[in-house]
Amino acid sequence: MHHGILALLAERSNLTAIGAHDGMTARLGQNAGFDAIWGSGFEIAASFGVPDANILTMTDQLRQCDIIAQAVDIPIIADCDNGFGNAINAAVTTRMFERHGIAGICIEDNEFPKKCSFYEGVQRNLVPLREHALKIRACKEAQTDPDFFVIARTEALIAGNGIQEALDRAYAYAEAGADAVLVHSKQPVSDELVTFAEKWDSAVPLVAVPTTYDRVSAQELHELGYRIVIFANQAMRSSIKAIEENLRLLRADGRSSILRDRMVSLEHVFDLVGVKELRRDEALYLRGAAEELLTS
Ligand code: SPV
Ligand code: MG
Repeated sequence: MHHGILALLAERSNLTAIGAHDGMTARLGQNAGFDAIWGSGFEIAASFGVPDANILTMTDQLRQCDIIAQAVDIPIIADCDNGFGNAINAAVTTRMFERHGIAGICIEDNEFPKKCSFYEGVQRNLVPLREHALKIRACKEAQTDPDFFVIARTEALIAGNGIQEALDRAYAYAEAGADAVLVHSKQPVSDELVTFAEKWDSAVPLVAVPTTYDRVSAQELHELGYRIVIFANQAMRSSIKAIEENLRLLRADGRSSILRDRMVSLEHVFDLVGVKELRRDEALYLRGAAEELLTS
């Protein structure tokens, strides 16, 4: 059973989420002890082999988050980009994700089609502050479960518009009903986020995604007021590195024994996907039935 983000925040004060793009990465995140799964648009797009630029549709994103939700017991926060359109699209997105057992969504103020915050030299436009505030309100009014969690995200710092605009937007989104505000930054250090948090005078929790400013710890961010910290793409980047290195070795050597110590055993995969449970269920539902058929 998935818990709500609000309940979990009340219980633990701070949460750390791990980005995932499929059932396996989500399960690895859960096994590693993270509090929640971030259904990352960046990772899901990359797993399809396409850029993070609203190339995938809302239903693509929903399907992957649905797969993730079935693989873990911890809550899922789905990255819903810009809500896949205007406030009307965002409201429909809210209802769909809520209905699929997702604990919360994040809606950013990038124009449709969005561009990943880290792509250099691509056109980047934010929707006007009021338009995004209304989009957040539309989401909050669309939800039916009172515990459904809507994070409003501002890209003001990513767009280079400065701390004051980031604050103006964050306050407007909080005022519109956001349950938390994600302030994204692509600086190599966390200075911007430190300044932002010092100026943030609201009970609405902040969310940070330490991708480029990677030396600050989740604990330090929590102490600044970023009650939710999302490690958005480190799982996938780790796996890409391992796969690239291993495939290079395998191609050169031609024998799979070269990888024996560089990959997990088959048994490890069996454990991760629940082969023990499969065996137990067979004993309960297949073998038992077969014996009964024979003796009747
Ligand atoms: C994502 O994971 O898709 C995010 C976070 O939006 S980031 O890629 O770091 O912008
Ligand atoms: Mg994203």
